[in-house]
Amino acid sequence: MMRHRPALLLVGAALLFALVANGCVNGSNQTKMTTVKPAVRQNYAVTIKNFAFSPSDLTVGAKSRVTWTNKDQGPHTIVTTLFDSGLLGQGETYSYTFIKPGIYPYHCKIHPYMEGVIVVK
Ligand SMILES: [Cu+2]
Repeated sequence: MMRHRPALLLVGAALLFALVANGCVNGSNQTKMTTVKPAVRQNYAVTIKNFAFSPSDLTVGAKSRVTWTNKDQGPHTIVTTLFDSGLLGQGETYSYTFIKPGIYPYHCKIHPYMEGVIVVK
């Protein structure tokens, strides 16, 4: 077992070097890599609980479907420039498929301080 150790260390060092070297070579591409677009046509869930949307800030790919579920006892709504869910009672859900990229802030009509945003990329 002891005999394998130096070899493993060597492999580890080589990998580390490869990663670092790669990072330097592709340094100009790093911004592009971290701002990669989220996948299209995904399903996302937002929970409404304790008078808050969670997550309140969600980034999705185009043509993705977001489903809100009200886990509070009282009713809530989701209102954006695109739609108005109407009253959602406890346990009820509302889904919307965001087609176009954009920033879509939303709120609850009954409790305007309840705010969220869907960013479609
Ligand atoms: Cu509400």
